[in-house]
Amino acid sequence: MLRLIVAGLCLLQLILLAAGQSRCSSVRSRQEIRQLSSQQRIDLYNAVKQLNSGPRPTEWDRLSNTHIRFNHGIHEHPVFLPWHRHFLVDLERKLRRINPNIVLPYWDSSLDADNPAGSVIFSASNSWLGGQGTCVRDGAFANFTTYYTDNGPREHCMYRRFDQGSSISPFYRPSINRRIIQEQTTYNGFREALEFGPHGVVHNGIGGDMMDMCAPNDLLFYLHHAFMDKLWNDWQRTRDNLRKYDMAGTSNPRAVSLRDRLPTYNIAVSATLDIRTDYCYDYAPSPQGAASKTTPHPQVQYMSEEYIARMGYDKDAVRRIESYLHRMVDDDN
Ligand SMILES: [Cu+2]
Repeated sequence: MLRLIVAGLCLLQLILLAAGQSRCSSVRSRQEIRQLSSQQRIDLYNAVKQLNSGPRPTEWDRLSNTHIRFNHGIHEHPVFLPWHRHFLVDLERKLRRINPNIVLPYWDSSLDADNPAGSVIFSASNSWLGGQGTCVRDGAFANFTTYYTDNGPREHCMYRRFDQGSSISPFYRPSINRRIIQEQTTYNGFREALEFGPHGVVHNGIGGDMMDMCAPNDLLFYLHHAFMDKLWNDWQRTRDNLRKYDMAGTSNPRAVSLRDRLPTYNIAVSATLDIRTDYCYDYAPSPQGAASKTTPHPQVQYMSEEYIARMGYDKDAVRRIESYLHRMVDDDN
């Protein structure tokens, strides 16, 4: 009798396990934003606008506020990548409740490295995100109003202020991202190179809301972080997935363990490491072509003191990463 009960329990466990594994009935493909049709992009913008409708703070505002509140816990810290991965999924789920066809795209900013302000993404048409201004007046988010600032609630127009006046300083090209993935063999080494390098220059160069903790006021924040998430996923899958559960690293002062919980979300870090089985999405490869350049890699600016201060970054650590990346840029030329 006892054996029968035990056998029954084992069977039940197997069924539950199987149910757990088939949690993803399909795997969504996140595409580079240029690969979407203009209608798909407009659908995305409309869902964002719906999320930002109704009395303040809207659902859109509240996401931004979550990012502001956890500022120092989620940046310059190993939990940076898992936390932002989950944050993007939080937005994507909200958008899919409005329109189930939506999949969050990513913006591969490295394709626009030489002249970021000339990127199609800043085009004025209603299927792109418009340019800069104390109030962005063109593109899909013309006069888009947001609520939070880093100094508390104050209704304001979403704004961008390019760091070079009418242009944006160059970003790192795809070749640099590839080298970071190759050379950084520990998780925290990779995270730091990414955060202070390709992640930082984009926030710093676009300016405005993007330079503050309230950066999620601008949809660009999510598109940019989806690209960071893609690069992390690329890194995780290098060397036969051996890196997937690696959250450590030699220069890691505040290690994160797989059992640690994400601030705000109360989800274990271990439950964020496989995008296909934990979250049912994957990344489509970036469009090729723009990546092969015959001209020298333009000089990448140092991150401004202002941005370093706002992020609370350790300036020495940032400059150390920047000289490592600048050596790569020199090698490229
Ligand atoms: Cu962030």
